[in-house]
Amino acid sequence: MRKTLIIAVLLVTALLVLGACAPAPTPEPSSTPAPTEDLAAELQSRITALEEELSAKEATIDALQQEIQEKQNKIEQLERALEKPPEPVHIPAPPSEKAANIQITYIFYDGLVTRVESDEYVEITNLGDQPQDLGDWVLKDISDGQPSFTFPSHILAPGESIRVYTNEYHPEWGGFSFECSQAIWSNSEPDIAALYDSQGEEVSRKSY
Ligand SMILES: [Ca+2]
Repeated sequence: MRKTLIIAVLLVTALLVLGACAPAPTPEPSSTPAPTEDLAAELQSRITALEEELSAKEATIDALQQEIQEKQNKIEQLERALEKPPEPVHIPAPPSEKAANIQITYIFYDGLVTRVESDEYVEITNLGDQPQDLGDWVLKDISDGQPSFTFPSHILAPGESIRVYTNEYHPEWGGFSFECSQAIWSNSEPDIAALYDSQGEEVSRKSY
C-alpha cells in the first residue's frame, strides 16, 4: 500500500513538472502603439515630403516654360525682323535706249541736183530694238548753226531708216525735208550733223 502511494506521488509530481514545462500562454498585447500605425505615419510623412518636392519641381517647370516662351517670342521677333523686306532702294531707271540706238547713219552731202543740191539728205536709223517716237526731235547742221529740222511725231521702228532731204519730198523715206532752197552740206568743208531728242539732249552726231 505504501508503495502504491509513492508511485501516485511520483506521478502527480511528474504531471506538475510537465505542466510547468508547457509553453507559456501568448502574452497579452501591450499598450504601446502598433507597428502599423508607425508605418502609416512615416509613409504619410514621406508622401507629404514628396508632394512638396513635386510642387517645387512643378514651379521650376512653370518658370522654365515661361522662360522658353519668352525666348521663343524673341526668336520670332528676330525672324520677323529678318523677313522684313529691305527698305525700298531707289533704283534709277535705265538710260533710255533712244540715245544709244537712234543714230545718224549717213549723210549724202554731194547732191546730184546742180547748185541747190536739193537731193542731199541725212539718214537716221533706229539701231535698237525698241520703237522710238521722233516727235520734237531736232536735226541740225551744227557747223553752221543752221538750218535745223524739227520732226513731227513719227514712230521709227527698230531697223527702220528715214531721211531728211534738203529740199525734196520722198514719202518712202518718211517725207521729211528742211525745205531749204540752197545746199546745206558743204562739199568742200565737211559739216557736222547732230540729232537731239525732245529733251534737247544730243543723241547722235556725224560728219563725212
Ligand atoms: Ca552739198
